[in-house]
Amino acid sequence: MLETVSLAALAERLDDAARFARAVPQLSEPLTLDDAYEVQRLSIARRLERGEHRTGMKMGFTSKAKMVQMGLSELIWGRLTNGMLVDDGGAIEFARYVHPRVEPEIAFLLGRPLAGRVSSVEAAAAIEAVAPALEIIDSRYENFKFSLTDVVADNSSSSGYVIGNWNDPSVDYANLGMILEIDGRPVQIGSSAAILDHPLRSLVAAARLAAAGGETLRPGDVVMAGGATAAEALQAGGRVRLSVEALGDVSFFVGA
Ligand code: OOG
Ligand code: MG
Repeated sequence: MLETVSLAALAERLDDAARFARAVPQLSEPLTLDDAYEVQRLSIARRLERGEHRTGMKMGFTSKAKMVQMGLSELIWGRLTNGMLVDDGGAIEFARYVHPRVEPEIAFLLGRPLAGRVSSVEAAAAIEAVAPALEIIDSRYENFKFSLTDVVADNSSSSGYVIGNWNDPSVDYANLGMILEIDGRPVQIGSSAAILDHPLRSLVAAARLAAAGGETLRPGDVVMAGGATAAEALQAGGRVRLSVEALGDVSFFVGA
């Protein structure tokens, strides 16, 4: 266990790396997983002190494709703030990121709180709406390389999220085709079933992991279920679109 003062220093280092889009080396400090989540909490607290507010959470490594791409297989989570939200059809500035990637996801909007060990029936009952979503991930580490504790401390690479139209939760989203396109060219094709066999499982896990980390999921929170396919590197000038069968489309443009 590192001292609180050094955890705060790591939080500042990672927060600055995100703020100024400057890559940092992987952490050489010996962190436990709990330490890493504490660094994450402290780094997001800095954003909250600058006026942002929390909007929910993101899950990571919920699909085999993502685990294989990054070489890690444990479920991780990160915190979302309003400063990370990108309007559907809006634009991001490439220069504000270190080496951004995009991944096709499903997002949940909660209508009820969810805390701790919940059944899938309870999780389903807490969902107010379901949307197609894109996550912009941007590791603050050089070469997008990290260990489990590195990525957790770095808010699980969370950097931006885009939400398409909200659908009624009665829609069956267990196994929907998902096509990620860049400039009209399909770059990743998958299914929502790739997310823990059913995206609802990701919400059940989110409630458990959030509670273990001292957080509760609240009404109004957005939960990103995790990438259904490997992530794709972004380039300035690219137009990104995700189409999810039965749920709709969501898109953004990568400006310089
Ligand atoms: C870590 C974040 C993983 C997902 O959807 O699996 C993630 C990373 O790959 O950089 O967001
Ligand atoms: Mg993701």
